[in-house]
Amino acid sequence: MADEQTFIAIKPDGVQRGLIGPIISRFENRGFKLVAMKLTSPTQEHLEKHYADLAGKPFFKGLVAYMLSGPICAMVWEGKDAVKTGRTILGATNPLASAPGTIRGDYALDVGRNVCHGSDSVENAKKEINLWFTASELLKWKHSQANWVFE
Ligand code: YYY
Ligand code: MG
Repeated sequence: MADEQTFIAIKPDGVQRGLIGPIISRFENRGFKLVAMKLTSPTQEHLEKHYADLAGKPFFKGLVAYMLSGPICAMVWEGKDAVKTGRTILGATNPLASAPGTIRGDYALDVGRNVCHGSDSVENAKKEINLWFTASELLKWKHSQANWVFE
């Protein structure tokens, strides 16, 4: 679907390391449309909700502390197969298993500092977009590239 949306976040390490620009460029260059973006410092409660399905994992506490350690750049990107393609652009969860050319494969080494987040299903993308953004923050606009990116 050309209008599928995914939630992508640049985690505190990515923000601190000056990777907002390079990460945004990868999504722009691929032809995706930016629908919403903000630099934000969410509460612990918000982050525990975001990662609720991982609450039982041994790394959960450290994961939430890491996500609380600085600002996060939260974004919504739209385009064909945005969820699956977004995950491909990010690379594998463990950067050591991520191919060069992916964000994690180019910028990270440790699973606990893997720079970025991307929704793993269309259903979770909807939930995450609703958690991180209000309806009025999601912009409807025509991408001037659209007729050149899509047949
Ligand atoms: O969706 P993705 O971020 O690729 O992985 P998840 O399985 O949803 O885990 C979320 C987050 O948790 C991951 O990006 C890093 C962290 N994590 C970890 O610190 N140690 C693990 N063994 C697995 C995940
Ligand atoms: Mg995940």
